[in-house]
Amino acid sequence: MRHYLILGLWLMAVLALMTACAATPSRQPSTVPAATLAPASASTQSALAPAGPTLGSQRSGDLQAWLSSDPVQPKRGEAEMDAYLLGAEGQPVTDAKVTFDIDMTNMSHGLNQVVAEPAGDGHYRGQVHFAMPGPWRVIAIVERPGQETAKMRFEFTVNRQ
Ligand SMILES: [Cu+2]
Repeated sequence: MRHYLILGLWLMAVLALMTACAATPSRQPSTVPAATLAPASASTQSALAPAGPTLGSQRSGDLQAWLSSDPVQPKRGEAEMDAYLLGAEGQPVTDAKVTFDIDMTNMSHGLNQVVAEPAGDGHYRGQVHFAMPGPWRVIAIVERPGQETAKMRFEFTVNRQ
């Protein structure tokens, strides 16, 4: 008798599980419009974001870029900017020429461009100068052979000290 009870409970559990599994797809629309799905490459790329803090991430075409700074929070004076570039398959982009176009967003300090040095593994670094604290932007201009030039804009605050 005890065995039948256990067998019965087990069958009920299996049935409940099967019902739950069968019910799951019917609750969702059978087709999801392609436009609502992020491209596979975008999720691949975001999973490969640099470990440390950044000033943000921008996407242009199949290119994903993160900008980070040393010091982490830029302050008036010198900072080393690092652009990290990933391509469509999440691979580091190593054949780019990267230029940082630097200016304030509430006033212009004139043209200030720094060509970044390739630092390997998709990183490009350049020393930039922030003349005063306040709202700044860096446009990372990315030129790649046979590709359209990408311009990715990062906005952030430069601290007084
Ligand atoms: Cu200014």
